[in-house]
Amino acid sequence: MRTLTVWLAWGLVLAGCDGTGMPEPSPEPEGEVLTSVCGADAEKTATVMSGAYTLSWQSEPDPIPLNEQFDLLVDVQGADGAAAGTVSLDADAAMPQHGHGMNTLPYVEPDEATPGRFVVDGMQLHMPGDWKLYLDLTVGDDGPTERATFDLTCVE
Ligand SMILES: [Cu+2]
Repeated sequence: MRTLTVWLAWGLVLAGCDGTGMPEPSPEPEGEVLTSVCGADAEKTATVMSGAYTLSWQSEPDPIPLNEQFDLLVDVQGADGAAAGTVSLDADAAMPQHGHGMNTLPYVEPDEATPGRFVVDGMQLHMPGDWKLYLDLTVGDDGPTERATFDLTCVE
């Protein structure tokens, strides 16, 4: 019986904490603290290996929210500053250290109103940690594909 009594008493103590304890007020964060975002300090411009094209991206919303769908606006420019010719874009993201990619399949289409701009729909980085964003540029119909890789760290 002694054990049962002790457990009952402990149960009452726990219940008392839940029922009557006043929650501690959480302290105000110092300055602007970004939580649950990805790539807050990420590089957003890269030149592909051949040097022929520069890609830059912007997320919508900005910064990228953790585990929520977002879009990317990707601008492709020729290295000489000229608008890119006939190029197509693919986008993907993965966590190489975990051996997995995204759970969503992004959809890319050119922005008809802005030459060289692509809209990537349906990206989602579903867990905290180190992600890679891959932007693959293909020149012409069957030209070479060149990849630009960006580091995105997701914090909770
Ligand atoms: Cu992972």
